[in-house]
Amino acid sequence: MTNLILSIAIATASLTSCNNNNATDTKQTEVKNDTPVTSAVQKVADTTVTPTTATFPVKEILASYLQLKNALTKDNGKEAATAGNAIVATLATVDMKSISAAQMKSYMDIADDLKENAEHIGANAGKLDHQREHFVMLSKDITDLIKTFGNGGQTLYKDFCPMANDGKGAVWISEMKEIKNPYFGKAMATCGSVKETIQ
Ligand SMILES: [Cu+2]
Repeated sequence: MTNLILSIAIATASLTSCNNNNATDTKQTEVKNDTPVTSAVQKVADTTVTPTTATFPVKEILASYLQLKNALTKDNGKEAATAGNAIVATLATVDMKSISAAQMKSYMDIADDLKENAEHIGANAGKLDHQREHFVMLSKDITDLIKTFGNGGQTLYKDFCPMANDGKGAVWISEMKEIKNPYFGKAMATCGSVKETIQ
């Protein structure tokens, strides 16, 4: 009698441990042992196994870029610097898994340049001219970034000022149809025109 109880106890114990092991394993286990506990464990297992659906922070970068652009339209170098630093900070959080193979090449072309220009703008709060020189290149980078990752779901305008960049002309991206020139600020606020609507 004692032996019988003992072997039942062992059998139960091994069954339990077997269940525990299988539970974290595969979906087949779930089909065989469809108890609430197994499904709960299965859910946890699924979230760890499923590849992370990381999203590229194009919205965050665009938000900081537009803040930077608007700061320059108001001749506010300090706010421009803050927004420049925000771009650098966001770039540092980019999860490479959020970038597809097709996007990777252009991202690699953009990333370093974007970071460098944003850094210089961030480090030159007192030098609007210098910030605007970098803003010429930063705006090109942002234009390329939009081509690669989209506009983050908001309608944007690609504007052009023929007088900026020492008369060579320069583009900027804006969230408004109205022209507010970031290269000249209050001195020449309405210089430029919309070249493209990005929807
Ligand atoms: Cu610089």
